[in-house]
Formats: sequence, structure tokens, C-alpha cells
Amino acid sequence: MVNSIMAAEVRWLYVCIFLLKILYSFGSVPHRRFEYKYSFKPPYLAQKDGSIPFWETGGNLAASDVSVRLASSMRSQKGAMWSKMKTTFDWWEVDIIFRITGRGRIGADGLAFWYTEDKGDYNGEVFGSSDKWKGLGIFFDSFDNDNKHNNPYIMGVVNDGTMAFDHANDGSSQQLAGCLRDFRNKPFPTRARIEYYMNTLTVLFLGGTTNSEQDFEVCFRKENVYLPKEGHFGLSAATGGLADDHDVIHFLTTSLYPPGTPLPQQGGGPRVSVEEQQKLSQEYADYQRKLDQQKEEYRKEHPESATKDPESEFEDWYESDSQRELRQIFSGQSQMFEQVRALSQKLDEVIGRQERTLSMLSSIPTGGAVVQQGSGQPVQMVDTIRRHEVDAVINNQNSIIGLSKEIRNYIVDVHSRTDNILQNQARAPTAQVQSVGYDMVSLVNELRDGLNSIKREAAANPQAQVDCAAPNCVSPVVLVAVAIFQVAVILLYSIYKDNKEAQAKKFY
Ligand SMILES: [Ca+2]
Ligand SMILES: [Ca+2]
Repeated sequence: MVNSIMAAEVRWLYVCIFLLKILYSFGSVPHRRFEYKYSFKPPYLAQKDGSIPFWETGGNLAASDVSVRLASSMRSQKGAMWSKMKTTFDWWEVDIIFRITGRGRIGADGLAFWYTEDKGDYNGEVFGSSDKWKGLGIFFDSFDNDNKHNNPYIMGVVNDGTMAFDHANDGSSQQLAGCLRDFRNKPFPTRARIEYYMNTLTVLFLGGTTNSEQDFEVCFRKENVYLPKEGHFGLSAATGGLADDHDVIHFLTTSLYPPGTPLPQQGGGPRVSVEEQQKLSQEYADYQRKLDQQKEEYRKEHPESATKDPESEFEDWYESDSQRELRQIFSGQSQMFEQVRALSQKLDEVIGRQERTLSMLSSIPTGGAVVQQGSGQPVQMVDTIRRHEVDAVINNQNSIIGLSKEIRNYIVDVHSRTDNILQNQARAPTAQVQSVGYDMVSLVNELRDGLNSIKREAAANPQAQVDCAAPNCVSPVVLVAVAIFQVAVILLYSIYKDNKEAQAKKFY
């Protein structure tokens, strides 16, 4: 129970803090008031005689119900308009909808917004109005005089009344700030919002590619800007060798008041004299009367539109069927563009992934090859040599050992038999020989021939006799012994051969 009461109190506390925050945020936003005496807008923008209430016009300017054409697309046109009254407020915001259109790829010269201490000319040197102005000029400069390929350009220039505008360099050295924006031949009217509040000048621009106020972009923002305390608003435009239509559709002025300052009485104040006040009031009353009259006439002429409410009627004035169609086409195109951009981003992503995958794939085989070349293959080589060849070598060695054992056995056998034969021979020299069946006659003959040849050699070479005295010389006894040994070996060999043949027969 206690907890729920506590929770409710905490909730109320949060609500109170939230409301305080809202109040605080509202408190930091300036108070705004629409200033109709410094504004114009369709419908009934101009009266039937072409005059615009609260504004003075001049030069080649032509005003209609729906727009003001400051300068038309003909050579060397100049036109301007100035608010009749000086401002009675310190800070302001002006919203201008305009169109600069021409058949040429490039146009000239441009359009200017003014806030100056005094009204300017109607056929001056700077975009259709006076040079050496005192105050602010915002220029929409279409033509690239200095050929730096930086036009159309929007810039702000503050002048103290002494500086001559540097047309040759498009005022590049004189500008307060600026931005490169194309404002010619746009599907929607272009729009600028110029705010001067607490000595900060901000120029916002809506490029005419959409009709949404969300798309306002900051062209520039400049602090510590000091303009005349009171001034006239103005608009002007000029053409040169090249020409554009310079149309302004609306010009809406709002006065801004910092939070806490009281709003002055509408249209009055100590700055305007009583006569002027009366005159302006009369003018406003006349304007209202004429406006009502024109509205009534229009309703009579167009009974089908009588049911329309004034707001939608206002909207219709500056969006014809073709414009609407164009807008629809353009919004469709914008959507397509967005989709294409999204697709392009996706594609980039996919390509990036693919490249990563490819690089990974290509790195795997090369790395594997390195491993095989670096460590795998040598290991494999050593393994094959050791396993197969060493095995083969061992097998060969084993077989060689076996064979050599066999041979040794045979040799031992032969040796023992030879000993036996030698012993037998020593006991009964002839019997054994005969038992073998060897041809003794031929052997004795061979021995006799050998002895004879030795005798002959000894006789032929007396030197040999001397040598025979030496212990190394072979005596007949030794010779006979050697001969007997030879015979024994031959006998042994024949015995061995017989044995082998007998064993072979067993197998078969
Ligand atoms: Ca220029
Ligand atoms: Ca330029």
C-alpha cells in the first residue's frame, strides 16, 4: 500500500519535471509574429492596376495575382520592389519562394534580397538595384563572371554604404559567406529562409527538387552580424546578355522576439507618425475591401470552386495540373533513385563480401601449398625413402646374410671334408684317389710335364740355381705337396658337385 502511494508520487514528480522541461524549451524559442505589411503572397498578390499593397515597385517589374516578375527573360532587364515602411522590429525571418527559369543552359544575372537602411534604386547596378547599399544583400548569382565555375551561387554581403560590389569577381572577396547551389530550372519553386536573430544571420535554402519543408538545408550561418536597426526589405533582379525569368511567388516576413520581451502593438509604435499610421490604416482597409471585392468576383466567375475552402484554394494557386503531374513524376523518380541507391549500397556490400571470400579462398590454397612445399613434401620424401627403400635394403641385407651363412656352411663343410681327405691321404695316399675315379694317368703325366719344364728352365737359367740357395726358393718336396693339395681341392670339388646333384635329384 505504502509502495503504491510512493510510486504514484514518483510518477507525478516525473510528470511535473517533464512539463517544466517543455515550458523551459518553449521559453528559449523566440516569439513570432507575421508582419503582413512587409509581406506579399498569392492569391490577389497584386491589385488590378499592378500595384502591390505596402510595396513600391519599379523598373521592368511586372506583378500578377500569383507572382511578381522582377525581371523577364529578355536582355538587360532590371526591376525592383521595396517595402514602403521601415521595420519596427529588431529581429526577423523572411521566407521567399521564387523561380528562376530560362531556356539557356546558363542564365543571368540573378536575384537579390535586400535589407537596407534606405530604399534602393529600381534599375541599379547590383542585380537591378543600388550599389553602395547600407545593410544586407543576399544574392542569387546565376552568371559566372569570374569564370571559376562556381555559379549559380548564393552569398550574403554586408555593406556599410561605401563599398562598390565587385561584379568581375562575383563578389567573392566581399562576401560574408555563401554556398554553391543550383536554383535555376527546378521542378518545384526554390525557397530561401533568411533569419536575422540576435545578430546571427542564417540562410536556409530549399533546392526545388522536392516540395517538402523538411528538406531545407543551411546555406550559411554567420554570427556577429550587425545590420541597421531599422530598414526596408527589398527584392530586385537583372538580366544581361543572357536572360532568365525571375519570379517571386511569396515573401513572408515574421518578426522575432526573444522570450520575455513584450510584443509591440501590431503595425504601430512610436517609430511611425500618426499621419503615416492613419495613411497605412486607410491603405490596409482599402486593400481588404478590394480583396473581398475580388474574391467575390472570382466566386461569381468560377462557381465550381466556390465550395473550396480558402486554404486549399491558396494551395491550388501555385500548383497547376501540369505542375502536379511533374511533381508526381518527380516524386516517383525520387523514389526510384532512392531504391537504386539502396540497391547500389547492397551491391557494394555483396561485392565487398565476395572479395573478402575470394581473398580468403585464394589465401587457403597458397598457404596449403606453402605448407606442403615447406614441410609436408620433405617429410614425405624422407618417409618414402626410409620406409620403402630402407625396408628393401634390410630385406636385401637379410637375404645376403642368409646367403652368406649358407655359403659359410658350405665352406665349413668343404673345409672339414678337405681335412678328412688330407688325413686319409696321409694314411693311404692312392686308395682315396682311386675311389674318386679320377684319371690318375693324365694327372701324373701333367705332373711329369710340369717337372720337366721346371728342370728345363733351371738348366736354361743358371742364375736360378743361385737363387735356389735362398730359403724362399721352392724345393721339389714343396712343389709335390702343392700339387697334391691341388689334386685334393679338385677332388673335394668333384665330391661337392656330386652331393649337389644328388640333392637336386631328391627334389625332382
Ligand atoms: Ca555573377
Ligand atoms: Ca563565379
